[in-house]
Amino acid sequence: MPRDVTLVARGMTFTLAGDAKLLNPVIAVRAGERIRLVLKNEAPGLLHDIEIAAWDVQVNQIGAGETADVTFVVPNQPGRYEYRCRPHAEMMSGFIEVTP
Ligand SMILES: [Cu+2]
Repeated sequence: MPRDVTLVARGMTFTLAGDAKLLNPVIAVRAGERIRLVLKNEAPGLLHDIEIAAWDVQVNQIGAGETADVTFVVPNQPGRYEYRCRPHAEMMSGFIEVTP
């Protein structure tokens, strides 16, 4: 079973499902871990997506009220990797931190 990580798009930022205050949060994962990355768009009138370019992982663009997800295995390379919303990368980007 993959572990769910849910990012909620609110306005022009990402937040975690349980914490609306921390903007564009750092997401901690382990190398080799299987993750289901879920995007919930709660931003009326805005289309959002997620890309982790270094790993060629994408969640397709969705509209307000929609949810989309992608499941992937974290590569075995510790470090920080950027995630971002492609249309709004200047405001909507953060890091995934991989630990061994
Ligand atoms: Cu966006």
